[in-house]
Amino acid sequence: MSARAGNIVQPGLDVARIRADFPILHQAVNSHPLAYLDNAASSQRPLQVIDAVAEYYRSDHANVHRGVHALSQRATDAFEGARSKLRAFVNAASDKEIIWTRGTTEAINLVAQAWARPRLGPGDEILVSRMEHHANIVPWQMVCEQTGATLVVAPIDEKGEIRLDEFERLLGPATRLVAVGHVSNALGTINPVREMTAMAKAAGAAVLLDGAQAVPHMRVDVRELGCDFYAFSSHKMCGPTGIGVLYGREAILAEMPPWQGGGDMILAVSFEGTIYNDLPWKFEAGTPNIAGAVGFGAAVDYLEDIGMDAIAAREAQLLEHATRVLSEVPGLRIIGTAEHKAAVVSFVLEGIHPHDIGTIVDAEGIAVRTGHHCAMPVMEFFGVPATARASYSFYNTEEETERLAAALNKAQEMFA
Ligand code: C6P
Repeated sequence: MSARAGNIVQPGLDVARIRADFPILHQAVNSHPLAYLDNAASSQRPLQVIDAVAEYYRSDHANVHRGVHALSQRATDAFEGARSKLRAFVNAASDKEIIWTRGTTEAINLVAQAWARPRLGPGDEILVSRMEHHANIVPWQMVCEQTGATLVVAPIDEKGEIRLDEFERLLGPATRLVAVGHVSNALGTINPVREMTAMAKAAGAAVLLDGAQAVPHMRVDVRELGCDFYAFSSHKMCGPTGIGVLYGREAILAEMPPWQGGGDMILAVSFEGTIYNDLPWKFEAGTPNIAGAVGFGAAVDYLEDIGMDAIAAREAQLLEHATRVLSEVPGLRIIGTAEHKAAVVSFVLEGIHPHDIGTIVDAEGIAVRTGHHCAMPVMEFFGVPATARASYSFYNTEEETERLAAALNKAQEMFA
């Protein structure tokens, strides 16, 4: 199959056909067609997801796990059915290993408070990398304050790759947990997490991978990676906001205490004591985001229909094209030039502050994110306060990058 994407014929995905599934993409912004290049912040949703959520509310909504009545049972089936879809999507061994959270951030905080806090003490170390998102830094800093453990930071190099030799050197008997990003949101670097997990395991450490920027863009198999925990968010992979997943190996989750108390996470409550629910519900106190789970399940169906390998191949084309075209803009410096990258191009433009870049290209209908991308230690490493970031999804086109490059050239002339 071949498809016309912009004015370049691409083998592979039928991009025009896929774009028809995304109503939001077909609008004018500031009198220009929208070019949405802010997918690392949040992707857009296809009709299949929007309709699944609407249909759930139209026909099936009730609270889950609580009623014998028909709607409650339908809602429970939809909710638990979505969990099974997510389990299959990341190849977990059991539905018990898929914990619904509000997103990646909450998933990491759950591990910090329910796994690390009861176990760690002075002399213990948590190893992260310099390129982490704040969501994979601050919860560990908090747990270090609470327990007296130490946060250790593995360095990166000028390309934005982890220095594996240093990473290995920093692993030792004191390392209790390694918490690293699978893909960097600020740089696009795809980290060698299978190798890093093996190194960490050899040192006797538990491993959490932040998969927020990986799961939307490539096939992820948590068992093949060998990690203990894997966190990701629905809203970056065509699903609703306010829901995400913590994958945890069943044996490790079983040993952890619950982190929030309330309804649904119990089997029996009396003033003498409470018996906690089984996995996965032990970690899901209160009425969950049922519609979110239903929409997340629909998003996974949608991505599987296209195929994660096809998505990865299409986004690799977009990255290769964007890197080439944007590099030709005078004064543009790409921040993050790792050999293995997801389709993220962070850049600075000589003489123009990234925030001005954001405003100038927005006037042309182009959405990019500007700022520190919640990764301030990375910005500090590269000596920049902020970058502009174009981040891609399979529904983007080469033409959108051409328009971004033209807008940047125009900005250069304005500021000359
Ligand atoms: N990055 C970005 O524009 P939440 O907000 O919980 O869904 O995801 C947090 C998070 C964790 N790890 C990584 C690697 C991430 O990229 C993000 C979210 C967005 O890059 C918003 S700051």
